[in-house]
Amino acid sequence: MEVFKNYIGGKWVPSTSERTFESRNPAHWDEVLGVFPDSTEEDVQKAVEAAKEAFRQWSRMPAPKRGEILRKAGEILLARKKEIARVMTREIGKVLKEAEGDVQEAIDTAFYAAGETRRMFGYTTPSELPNKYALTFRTPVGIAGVITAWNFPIAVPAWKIFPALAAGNTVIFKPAPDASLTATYFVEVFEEAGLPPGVFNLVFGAGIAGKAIVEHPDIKIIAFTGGTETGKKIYESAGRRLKRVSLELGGKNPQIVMPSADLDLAVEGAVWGAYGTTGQRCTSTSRLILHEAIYDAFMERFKERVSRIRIGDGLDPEVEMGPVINKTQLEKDLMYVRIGQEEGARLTYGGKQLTEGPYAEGWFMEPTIFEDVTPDMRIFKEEIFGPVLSVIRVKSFEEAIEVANAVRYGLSSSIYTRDTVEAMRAVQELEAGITYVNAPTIGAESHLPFGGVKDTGNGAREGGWTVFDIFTEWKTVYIDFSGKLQKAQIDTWEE
Ligand code: UN1
Repeated sequence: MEVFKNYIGGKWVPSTSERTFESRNPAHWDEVLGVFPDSTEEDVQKAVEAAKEAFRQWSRMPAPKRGEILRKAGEILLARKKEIARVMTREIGKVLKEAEGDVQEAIDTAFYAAGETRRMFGYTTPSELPNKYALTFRTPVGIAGVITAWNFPIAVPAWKIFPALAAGNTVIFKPAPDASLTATYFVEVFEEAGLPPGVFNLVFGAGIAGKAIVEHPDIKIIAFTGGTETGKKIYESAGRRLKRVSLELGGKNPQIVMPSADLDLAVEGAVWGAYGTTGQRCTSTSRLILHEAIYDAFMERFKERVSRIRIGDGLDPEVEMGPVINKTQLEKDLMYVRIGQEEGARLTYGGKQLTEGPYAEGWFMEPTIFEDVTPDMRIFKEEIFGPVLSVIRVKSFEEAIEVANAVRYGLSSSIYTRDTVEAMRAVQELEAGITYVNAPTIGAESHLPFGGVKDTGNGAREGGWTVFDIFTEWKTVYIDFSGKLQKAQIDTWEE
């Protein structure tokens, strides 16, 4: 099988690496989608040279002109949505409807970023001296290194790349190895849209390339989505080089259900939040916090609904839950099932790998429920990134909030209640970057800030207008038309 090429300086070029890796279909492991280069420092260096060269022209192009190209890319994504979604389902296993949603999130981001090129407002403010103007502009930073996880192969890169380009930066993108093929489609879209060569470069890799991007002195921004431990290493290394860093890391997202909740709605929300994308979103619901008054009624309906989840190849429109991404992740999920049992939690649904019939060819796992989970357990605290849900019984609203906040992560959170005071208090008290009221923990929209508190990140917010704080520098301008030397803080104003 031919080895895919990197995309550098507007050309598909072979890597200098001898090493390769494969991307395979998690639902049919024998199906190899492509062989990709495990790129080297030299490849990254070439990408940096191309991105540096392209920056000169791209950063000077009027932002609305850049916006026209981004809008075109959005239109191409829209036209190719179904085709790209199918590739994504084959490559990472998420069900087709969700894959289409993934592409749609990128389309929304494209149009939002394109529109923003006609705003990207600065401030004008009075000067403390007469006949002097004070104003500010957002300016591009330079080259942005974008390193992403496999679970949103188009949406998450798009969150970073469209705004980075809108602001006039150039980009080097290193996708997750398991999502490499989908990344080539993403690049093709920009190529088709007429993006100038070198503005957007793609370097595949499974180790060295990511590190080379983080360490390269000419790459001024690192935007990373992935695990907290890797994020910390990146932050440290990039911090030493004074880079701007945006980190979207782990989660252990709670859904609280209070006695006044619409239980059917809360059940549907929990099923979607915990098992949508096979529990492999950083926003997935991994802790269900139930008030004791509705515990039994909720769990009965919930387990009945979970038992009807159709598992299989995401290309089948009837399927609701696809495979786990790969063997390593499946083993991790099963390891946590063992840990949960050893810790004394009660495994009340699932917990096993599916190996018979249509499942024999891929990495499938049952939706899994643990009850009697307590805050000291590892399955309560640690991000699993699979279809494993911990259920916790609480006696009061206060206890629900305390339990929800008793983890080191703080990405998404949710409460189901019809009590407005509880809803308002949850909005105020839940330690999370995102709180949903009467909706599951997943489903963030592209025009709002996305990110988390505590160990979920470093305070950066992608999505919406806040993403431009990552991808722009401020230029402050003073224009003195008094015709004399005016000394700020020293001269006083006299009529
Ligand atoms: C992620 O899992 O990295 O809110 C992103 C959501 C999606 C994005 C998830 N819109 O679930």
